[in-house]
Amino acid sequence: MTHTAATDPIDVLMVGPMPAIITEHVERHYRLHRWWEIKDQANFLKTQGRTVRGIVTSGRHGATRQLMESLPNLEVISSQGVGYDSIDIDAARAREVAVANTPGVLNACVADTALALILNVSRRYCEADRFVRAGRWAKEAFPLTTKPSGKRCGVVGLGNIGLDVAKRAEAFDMSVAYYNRRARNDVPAHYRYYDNLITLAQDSDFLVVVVPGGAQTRHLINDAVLDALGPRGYLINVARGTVVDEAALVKALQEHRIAGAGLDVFEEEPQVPQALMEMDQVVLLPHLASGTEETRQAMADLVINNLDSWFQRGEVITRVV
Ligand code: 8YV
Repeated sequence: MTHTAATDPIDVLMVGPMPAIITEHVERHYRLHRWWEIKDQANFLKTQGRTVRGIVTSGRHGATRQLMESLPNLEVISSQGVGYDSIDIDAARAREVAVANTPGVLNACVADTALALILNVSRRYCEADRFVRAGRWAKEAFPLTTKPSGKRCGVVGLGNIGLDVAKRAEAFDMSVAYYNRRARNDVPAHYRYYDNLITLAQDSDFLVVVVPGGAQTRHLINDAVLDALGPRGYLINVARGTVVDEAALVKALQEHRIAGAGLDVFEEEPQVPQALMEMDQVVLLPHLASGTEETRQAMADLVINNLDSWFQRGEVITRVV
């Protein structure tokens, strides 16, 4: 397990482009293979697949079963991001490959983004900015908007990020309710638990999606949930695009069956449906929730530490499986 970088570098495959801090570290201490730059990937797997012991990836680039199965000596996958729905966890488990993600360090930034979206969709700040820039202020009045303070915030998935959203919502005098598979007894007692998502949507002004992505939550937010949220309700998604049935969302917005949406994530990133681009009642962000200097540094440190820790001590710090 001990690695003597100078004489015997360990082969690590990077699935897609990663921040410079990570790439430089891997390049310095391991033998780095840039998967996305390899022209003949099949030939690489045949001739060098056996040498690869580590994968570095991200929630965006993931790791498929096929890739894992082509690397018979793979031991560890160190991924940037808390979400790991793009990594085939069953395949990793079956082959006893350790998978590590970067939980915790990004909670505040993701929760900040959820609150920013709540404020922006209801007060229409982005639209107001466009209004000023277009020189319209002198000629017309910007319409009145909706007050977010004191409203009802429904959190879909009260995990650690959900708790940070709830804390911030409370600072805006909002009531907090949540939907989880099970009620939590380690959260403030006044956070009202719903075992039914439709009922939570009915009782929410802002429905904030913070559940993990993947097959289990695919299209959890569907037509029925949107109808329950209703024409005065706003949908906020800082989780994964797949959690929301995007076609149903577009239709609900077009028909004004919900008031608006604040979205940091989409089903086919970086594609955003043209219909959404043409709407004023939505705020669209390019999956930036964790994208601050501070948080991306902390995420990069964790990616590096997980990788090094595996090859130095045989364990990762933040293990998924
Ligand atoms: C990242 C994310 O931007 O943590 C996550 O799950 O979605 C984001 O923080 C993404 O993983 C790409 O690295």
